[in-house]
Amino acid sequence: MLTLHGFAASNYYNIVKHCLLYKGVPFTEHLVYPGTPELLAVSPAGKVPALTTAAGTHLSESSVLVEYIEDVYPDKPLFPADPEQRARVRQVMKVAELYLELPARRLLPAVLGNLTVHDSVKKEVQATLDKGTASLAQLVKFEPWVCGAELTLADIYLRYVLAIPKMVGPGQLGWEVLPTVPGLAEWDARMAEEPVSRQVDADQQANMKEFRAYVSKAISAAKK
Ligand SMILES: N[C@@H](CCC(=O)N[C@@H](CS)C(=O)NCC(=O)O)C(=O)O
Repeated sequence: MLTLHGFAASNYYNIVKHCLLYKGVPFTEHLVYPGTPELLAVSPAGKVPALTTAAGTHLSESSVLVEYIEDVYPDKPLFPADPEQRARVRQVMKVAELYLELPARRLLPAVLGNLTVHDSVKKEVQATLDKGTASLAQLVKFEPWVCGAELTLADIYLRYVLAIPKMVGPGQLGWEVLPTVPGLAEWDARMAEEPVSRQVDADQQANMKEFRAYVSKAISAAKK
């Protein structure tokens, strides 16, 4: 049996969890937060999520985990068979992470910890986000899914990556991600209706109070 390590408020955790639930792969969840020896034992960089395989190997990095799951559980494929289409799915995943998730994440301390972020940082973040949304506008199809008629890892990745720009955009940048790409808001609403998304979102909500308490504690400890 696989073990997924991390916490349900984490968007990266939810990418992998969505994938496992979609494929119907049995797994157990091990609740663990960053900054703990428990997490470092399974994730060398101390990042959530990590996955322990049936053979007991600890793996981390969400993109590695979803590719591993696809390799070991090929039923209900989340990559197209055609190499060019597979590459397109990987391109959307990469673009979404590098130019949407990671820049937006720089503003998370402002939202979660009420910390002030310098305007020069916000300017840099906005410039990268603009590259991300311009790239997405060229790459996505929404027919009805991101890369065509079948739901792929591009849909799952993009859904959870967008959580961070959605969270920081309005308050920190006076900006909203969904209207920047035609069809993105409609696709996002369609994804939210998927039964797996509903389950992941419910678990995320249930973890939110504990996660916020963890963040407050981590910020107080960092100030000491
Ligand atoms: N590149 C990693 C990023 C994962 C990540 O940043 N996870 C967050 C939780 S959403 C985390 O562990 N943060 C703690 C830290 O950065 O120390 C992945 O794809 O899995």
